[in-house]
Amino acid sequence: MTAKLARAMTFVSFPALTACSWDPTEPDPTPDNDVGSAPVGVTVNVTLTEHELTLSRSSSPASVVTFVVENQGSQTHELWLLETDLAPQDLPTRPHGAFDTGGDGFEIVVEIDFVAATDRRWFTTTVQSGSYLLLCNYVVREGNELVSHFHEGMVATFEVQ
Ligand SMILES: [Cu+2]
Repeated sequence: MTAKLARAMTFVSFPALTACSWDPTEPDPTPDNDVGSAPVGVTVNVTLTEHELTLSRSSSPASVVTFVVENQGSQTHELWLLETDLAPQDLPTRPHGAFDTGGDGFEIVVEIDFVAATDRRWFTTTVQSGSYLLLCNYVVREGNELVSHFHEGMVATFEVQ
């Protein structure tokens, strides 16, 4: 019982710790995101590993885009899509390097929590011309340290013409 509880608590979903941010347990903030429907439009494959986030293409025309997210790693990951002019290193962060979801300078398009190892999920959205970032904001306790997947490099840029 104790060991099971301790194991369950080794994974910290960082947004739950921020008092003023969007509650990740609520529905996706943009209603036209349709998690679970069939892929349509331009397909962008998003591959998650420890600790990389790679895209099959880094740009698209402004249109309907389906992001197909596949976790090829051994840990749980997340997928956030932000519209922002900020470079990855300029995003607001928390003390141990996680993306600060309560900060300024970005708009959250969608968040998918708990993409387990081997999971493959997708969401479809209509993207407007602009700059986007995709990132994993998972924070995992490893020993005495909190390891931010974003800080470790799980972020990629995406441009919509
Ligand atoms: Cu991750």
